[in-house]
Amino acid sequence: MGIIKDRFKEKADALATEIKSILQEHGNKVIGEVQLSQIYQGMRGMTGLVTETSLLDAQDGIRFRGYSIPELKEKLPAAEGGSEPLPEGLFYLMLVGELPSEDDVQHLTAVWQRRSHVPNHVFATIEALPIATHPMTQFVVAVMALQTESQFAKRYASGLSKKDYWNPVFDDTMDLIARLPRIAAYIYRRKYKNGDHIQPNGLLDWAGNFAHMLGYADDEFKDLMRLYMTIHADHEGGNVSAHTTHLVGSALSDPYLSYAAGMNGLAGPLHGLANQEVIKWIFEMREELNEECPSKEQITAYVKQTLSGGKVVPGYGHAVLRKTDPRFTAQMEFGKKYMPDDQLVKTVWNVYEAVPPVLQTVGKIKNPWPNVDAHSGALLVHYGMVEYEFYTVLFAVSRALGVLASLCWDRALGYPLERPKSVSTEQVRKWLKGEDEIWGE
Ligand code: NMX
Ligand code: MLT
Repeated sequence: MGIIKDRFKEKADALATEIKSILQEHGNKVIGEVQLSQIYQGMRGMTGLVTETSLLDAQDGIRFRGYSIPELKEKLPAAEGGSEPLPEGLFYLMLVGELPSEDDVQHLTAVWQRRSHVPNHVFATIEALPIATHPMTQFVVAVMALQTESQFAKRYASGLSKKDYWNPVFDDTMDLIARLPRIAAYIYRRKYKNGDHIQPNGLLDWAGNFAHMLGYADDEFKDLMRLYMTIHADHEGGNVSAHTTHLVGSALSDPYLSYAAGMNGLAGPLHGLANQEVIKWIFEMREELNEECPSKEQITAYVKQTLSGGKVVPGYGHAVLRKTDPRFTAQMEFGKKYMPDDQLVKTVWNVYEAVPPVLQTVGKIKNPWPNVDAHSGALLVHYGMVEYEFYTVLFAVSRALGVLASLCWDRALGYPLERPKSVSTEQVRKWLKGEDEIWGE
């Protein structure tokens, strides 16, 4: 562990010095203009955050420290016998800012194996919830129960210097990431497999072991989990889960509290819950049409029906992206390689042909193309994971890698409490009449 922590600290000190001098020289440069409509409409297109781990381009999609998903597939170490990147490698890249060696990745696997013990009271807390509780609720409750283990909270309570905040945040990050697969798998086995739990396999990598604990022995499913955990990990800083984790962390809430807050955001249907909504929507469509693999024409009619009911078409559209999400494409490639004849996967591809032309005709929808959630469920169903309410938990385990790496950076760079100014419409009215100023200071 020491090696990665030392490397991170060295990089963070260098960046902190650079940011200080950038701000001394250029701190008052104007980087954008804010229109009144933007503060009423979700701050879309407004640059207001710095996040080091990844950057989203509207046309090309996500790049992690400059590397696209196809590049990651080529450059990150894979598991022995597997062909997808190990998420340990992506975490290292996001945290340290450089591609890891095979040894670095093996080291991280070993660290996370060593730190993966989950105390009994966490399982008891999960067991106290009604079995019908949504898996995301069970997951966040479990993370909150695990907060008893926060080293940051303990060290802060006993008096911690500002310059040392990053250190226990780093340790909490490693502990939390190490423990999440066990918690998620426990919830899955509790809710859907009669509480028949599977002990961890200490010889497997982080995602491979997660697949094993979920109860999927197939090597292909392990590889799917490695791909899934890699591509869902981060999507720059403004998305709801990343932004919330960052915001809550800025109050010096520890990583358990901050991550749990972020995951409550991921549980919303316009964000991560969309992955369950997509498969539910496809199942309902198949049932209504009584057709295993509906035609493009049938799908087109069903999409129009969804829109006329005042509902969104799940898995389509994005706040920043304006093209097909490369995370969708990566999953489509996996499907073409391993299950080209799967009827549900084929339906996802037919939906991909049918939906964009319909959304384009609506006019107001800025991005008619699929996002990451349009594809993920069908791949899971192929291997037997049909319990779609669980899908957002998989997203949450992966998202820990990005938001917690960013939290380490936030504390190492000494970022302050986040507190933007808000206005009331009363003040906007007065401002429009020239009777008041709208600026905070
Ligand atoms: N189906 C129907 N209407 C849509 C869709 C869609 N897929 N996407 C956008 N619109 C509507 C949107 O609701 C809004 O309507 P109104 O003016 O009546 O409020 C209008 O089009 C303009 O929205 P946009 O500016 O294009 O999109 P925005 O940035 O506001 O929202 C999403 C982005 C992702 C919330 C939106 O596209 C959506 O609701 N998609 C479906 C849900 C989904 O797939 N979410 C997952 C996102 C990825 N993730 O994992 O987080
Ligand atoms: C994400 O992965 O966080 C989603 O695509 C949402 C976003 O980027 O706004």
